[in-house]
Amino acid sequence: MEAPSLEIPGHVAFAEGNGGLPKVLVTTPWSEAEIYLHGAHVTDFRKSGEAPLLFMSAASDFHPEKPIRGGVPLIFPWFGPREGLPSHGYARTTLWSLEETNVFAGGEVMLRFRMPTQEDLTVEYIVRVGAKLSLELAVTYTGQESISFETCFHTYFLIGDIHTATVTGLKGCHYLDKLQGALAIDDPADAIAFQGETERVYTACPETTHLIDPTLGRSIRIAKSGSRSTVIWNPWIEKSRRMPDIGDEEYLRMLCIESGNVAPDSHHLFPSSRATLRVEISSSPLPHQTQP
Ligand code: TA6
Repeated sequence: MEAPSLEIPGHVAFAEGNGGLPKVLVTTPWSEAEIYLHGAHVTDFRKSGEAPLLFMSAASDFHPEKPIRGGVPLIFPWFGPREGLPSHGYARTTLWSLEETNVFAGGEVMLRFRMPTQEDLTVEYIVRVGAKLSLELAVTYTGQESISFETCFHTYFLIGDIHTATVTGLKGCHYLDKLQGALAIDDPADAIAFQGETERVYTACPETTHLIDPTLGRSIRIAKSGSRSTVIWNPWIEKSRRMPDIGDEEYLRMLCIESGNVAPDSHHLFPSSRATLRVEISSSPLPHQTQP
């Protein structure tokens, strides 16, 4: 368990989470959040009086050797499957340390986590909780050779109904449709709607996206910097049935909008350089739909 000095009464507290895993509870004037040291995994972020912004599977594992299904899985140093290696890298199943906590004058809380790594690599994660949730993953490399890697916030958003939710901001962007063998497609649509399993990797795509949720009556804004890739994923019915850590019906209430640098957008770091991935998540009520 972390040194008690990192606790801040009324703002930052340590607790035992699911599976006996240590977690940090964050309270601010606007919101609450929860972060497990396992994977430095943000598992909950909710604004006062609003439904949680992040989805968490009721069937998720909470085990030192397994990823948590929901919230914001940290993806590093690779995205996707690797023969004989853990899918999406090992950052999300590594025990991170909490190095620093702070509460700012307005009440926003900052937490800085560090991942145990080899000596020429520093991987730090700064989480700021307030009216918004701001995430920053910084990889600093001091080695002698260039290195390549992928990063991604594999964020699971809670939605009211996948049949009514849409995603805007990606019109005209280029994506690889992973369900059609990574077929390259330019997306003409103003908004993405969902009628089946969806897995799209938008590349060279720095755009801010919005998740429009008429069922929960809100719009979630996903603004990012240092990110050229956006991944949109819903497993739908058949894939959900094949996944033991997600309920058969949970696809109806989740949507992944992932911000990172993957596939052709991978990082290539030269000696003594740094890569930083940032995302800022916020929500606002949808204007009342006046009945026609
Ligand atoms: O981001 C979409 C994806 O790559 C899908 O292929 C699906 O496998 C999802 O990630 C979840 O991967 P995981 O390793 O967490 O089961």
